[in-house]
Amino acid sequence: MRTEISAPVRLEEYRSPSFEIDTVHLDIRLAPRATRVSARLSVRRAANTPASEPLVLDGDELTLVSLALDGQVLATDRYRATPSRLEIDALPDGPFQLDIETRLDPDANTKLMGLYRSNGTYCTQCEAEGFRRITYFLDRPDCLSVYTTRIEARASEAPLLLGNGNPVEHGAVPGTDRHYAIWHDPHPKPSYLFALVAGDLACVSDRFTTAEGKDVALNIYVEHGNEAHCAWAMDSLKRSMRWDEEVFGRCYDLDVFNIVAVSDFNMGAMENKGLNIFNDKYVLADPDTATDQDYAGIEAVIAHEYFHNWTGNRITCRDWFQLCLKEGLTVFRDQEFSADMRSRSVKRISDVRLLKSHQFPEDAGPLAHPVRPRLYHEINNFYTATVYEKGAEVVRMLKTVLGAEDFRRGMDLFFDRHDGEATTVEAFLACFAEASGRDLDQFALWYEQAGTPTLRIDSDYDASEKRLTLTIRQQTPPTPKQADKPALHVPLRIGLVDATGADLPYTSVTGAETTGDVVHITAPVQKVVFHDVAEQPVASLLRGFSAPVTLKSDLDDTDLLFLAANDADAFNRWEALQTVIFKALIEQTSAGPRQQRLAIDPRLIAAIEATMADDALEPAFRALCLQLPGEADIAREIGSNVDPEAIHLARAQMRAGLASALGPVVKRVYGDMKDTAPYSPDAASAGRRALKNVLLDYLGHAQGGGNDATVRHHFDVADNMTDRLAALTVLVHARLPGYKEALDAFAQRHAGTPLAMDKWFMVQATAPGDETLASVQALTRHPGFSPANPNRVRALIGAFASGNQSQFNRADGAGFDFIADFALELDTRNPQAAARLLSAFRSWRALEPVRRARAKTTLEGMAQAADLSPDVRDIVDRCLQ
Ligand code: B3K
Ligand code: ZN
Repeated sequence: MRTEISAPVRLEEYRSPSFEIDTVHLDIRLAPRATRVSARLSVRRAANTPASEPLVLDGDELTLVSLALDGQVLATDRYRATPSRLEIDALPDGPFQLDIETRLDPDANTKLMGLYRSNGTYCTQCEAEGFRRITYFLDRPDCLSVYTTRIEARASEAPLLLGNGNPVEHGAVPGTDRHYAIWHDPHPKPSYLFALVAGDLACVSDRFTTAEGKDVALNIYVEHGNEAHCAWAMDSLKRSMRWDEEVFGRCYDLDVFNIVAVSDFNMGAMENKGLNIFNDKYVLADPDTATDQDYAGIEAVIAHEYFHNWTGNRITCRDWFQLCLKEGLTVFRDQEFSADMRSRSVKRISDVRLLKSHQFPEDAGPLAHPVRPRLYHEINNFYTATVYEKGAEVVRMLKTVLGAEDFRRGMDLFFDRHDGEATTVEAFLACFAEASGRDLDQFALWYEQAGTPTLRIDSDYDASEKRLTLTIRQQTPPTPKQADKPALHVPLRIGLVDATGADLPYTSVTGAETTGDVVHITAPVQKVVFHDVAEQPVASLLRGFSAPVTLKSDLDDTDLLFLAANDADAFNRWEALQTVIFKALIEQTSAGPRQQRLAIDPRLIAAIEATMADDALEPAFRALCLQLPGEADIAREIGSNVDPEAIHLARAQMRAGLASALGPVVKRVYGDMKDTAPYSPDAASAGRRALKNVLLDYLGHAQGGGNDATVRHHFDVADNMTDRLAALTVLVHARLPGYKEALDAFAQRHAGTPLAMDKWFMVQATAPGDETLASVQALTRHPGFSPANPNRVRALIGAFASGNQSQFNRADGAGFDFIADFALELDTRNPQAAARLLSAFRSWRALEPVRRARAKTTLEGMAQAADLSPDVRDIVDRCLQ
C-alpha cells in the first residue's frame, strides 16, 4: 500500500502571517528523555486579520503539557492540539500572551531535527522546520521575533549552556544539582535560526575587534581532546570577519560568536544567530587526519556560515521558495572569499567542476527545478546544488552584467533597505535594477527556468572586411513541468586570440550590447559582429565560465589545443583542454570493448605533457588540467544511453595510455613536487601536493605496472593525510600488491578517529570491480560504521551510490537494490539522510536500456512501500514522474 502524498506548498499561495509574535521567552529544562519547554509568546493579530480567525501554530511530533492565555489556563474546548498543530479560537483583539508547555524526548530524536543529543551533547537543528519539534509556533521564516532563552540542565551533565545572542545571566538552581543560563538575542529572527547547545565540551577562545570597534569574543566548542584541532577553523573565522568588512562593508553585531562542533549532523553546518552549529568534519583539522581538501572545506564553510549573519540572518527569506536568496548569495560570497584567500583561477575552475558534476546532472534529470522553485512537497529536499551552486552562479552573473561597482551599490542598497526583514528574490533584484538603472526583467528568468541552457556558437571570419561574426543560438531543454522557455539574458565573456596568444583589439561590436569584454546575449538567435579584427582569431568563448550554460562551438581540436596553451584566461585554458579530453574519452567509450583501444591523438598527448611540465603554471592549476574528468562527468557529457562500465574502461584506458606515453615526464615532475618542508595547509603547498598526487595516480595505473614500489613508498612515508589518502586510493583502486596491508595499516593508525576512518570507508566504497558491492555490504557491519551517523552513511553508502558509477549502476541491478534497501531502513530513523541518499537515482533515465529498466523496477518497488517519509516519497515520486 502506497503512503498518501500530502498537498504541495505553492509560491502563489503565499499569505503573510495572520498573527505576529513580537517576543519569545523560552524556559527549557533539559533532561535526556523528558525535556520541558515553556514558551511564553507575545502575540498580536496582524492588521486585517479578522477577529474570528483562530491562531494556528505548527507542531511536529509534539506533546502538549499545558496551555494558558494571558495567565489563565485554557479550557480544552478553546483549542485543538495534535502532535502537528495547535489551533486556538476566540482570542482577544488586542495583544495577548500565550504560555505553552511541551515535553520532548531528545534521546529518541533520531531525525536530528529539533532538539536531540549527539554524543551526549544537547543540540538543535531548526532549519527548515525543526523549531516546531520544540514548541508550537508560527514556524515560518517571515515571523520575526526577539528571543530570550533560559536553559537549565544538571550541572554535571551539561556544564556548558549556550543560546543565541548575548549571555545575560547564569547561576545555580538552589536546592538542586541543576544550573541555568539566560541568553538574549536583540536581533529579531525567524524560528529556524533558534539554537541551543548544552553539554560538557572544551573551548578554544580568541577575540576580534570589528571595524566599528566592537570587541567580540570568539569561541569554538569541541569534544574534550580536540582542542588542538581548532586552530585552522579559528583562523578561518577571523579572516572571514575581516573580509566581510573589507569587501562587503559588513561588521559583526553581537558580543560573542560561538561555534559548536557536533558529530551527528545532517549537513555541513548551520548559521544560527551567534551560535553556529557545525558538523565536526567542518571544524576539526590536523595534518594527520585532514586532507588539503578538508582544510579548504573548513575555510569555506566557516566563512559561509559567518557570512549568513548578514545574508540570511539580518536579511532573511520571506518563505522557503526564496531559499536561494540566502543560499545562492552566501555561496557566491564564500566562493569570492576563498578566491581571495587562494588562487582565483584555481578556485573558479574547482567551483565550475563542482557545478558541472553536481548541478548539471540534477538540472538534466527528473529532479530538475528552478533556482527558485514554485512548488514543493518537502522543503528539505530543496537544499540542492541548484539552489546553492546555480544560485551562486546567478549572483555571479548579476555582477558580470552590472559590473563590480554597480553590483556593490546594489548590495549596499539591499543591506540598507531590507535589514531586519524577511524578503524576496524580486526585492533583491529591484535593488540592483535601481542601483544600476538596468532592466533586469529578462535576467530574472534565471530564477524561474530550470534546465541548463545550451549555447551553440558558430564563427565566421571575413578577411576582406576584417569582421568576425558569431552566430549564437540559445536553447533551454524542457524540464519537469516546464516545456517551452523564453531566451535568457546570458552574459558571454569573450576574447579574440591572435596567433601569438595575445588578445586582438576590435573597434566595435554590432548585434548585441557589450560592456567591456561581456557580450549580452538576449535573443534565441543572435548574430554578433566584431569589427576591425586584424586577423582571423580563435574565439575564447565564455571566459571564466561567465554563465552556467553548456557551450557548443565550432572550435576544432586544433583551436582548442591552441587555447589550452595560449589563452590569457586561465579558466578557458583548462576548459579547452578538458573539451578535447572529453571528446577523446567519449570516442573511446563508444569504441566498444577493451581490445579496441583507440590511439590517443599525439597532439593531445603533447598538450598534456606541455601543461604537466610547464613550471610557469601554478601546480594547483596543472593538477586540475591533468585530472581526467570523472566517470559521472563523462556520463553527463554523453547524456543518453549511458553505459557506466564502458565509461569506466575508457577512462582507465586513457589514463593508462597517457601514463605510458608520458612516463618519464610524469616521474620527473612527480619528483619535483616532493616537499621536504613540514606540512602546511596553505594554497601553494596544497597545490604542489595536488599535482604530485594526480601524477601518482597516473604512475599507479600505468600500463604494465612497474611503479608499485613508488606508490607504496608514498604511502609509507606520508606525514600527512593528503598524501597518505592519495596513495591508499591508488593502491586500493589499482589493486596494487600490498593494498590490503595498506588498508590495515591505515585502519590501525586511525581507528580512534571517525573522521579519518570515513576516508577509509570511502576509498573502499569507490573502488572499481564487481566485488565492491559485497565489500561495502560487509563494511556496514564494521564496528566503526553506524547507520545512525550521517557522516558514516555518506562515507560508505553515499560514496558507493554517488561516487562509484560503474558499481552503483551494475547491470544486474544489485547496486540499485542495495541502496534502496538501505535507504528504506534509514528512512525509519532519519528521513532527510535517506532522501539525500536516494538522489543518486537522479540520472537513471539517461542509462542504457538494461540498467534503466533495473533502476525503474527498484524505484517502482520503493514507490509501493508503505510508510515512506514525505522526504523519501517526494524523491521517489519525482524520479518516476
Ligand atoms: N542553512 C543551512 C542548511 C540547512 C539545511 C536544512 N535541511 C546550512 C547552510 O547552508 O549554511
Ligand atoms: Zn548556507
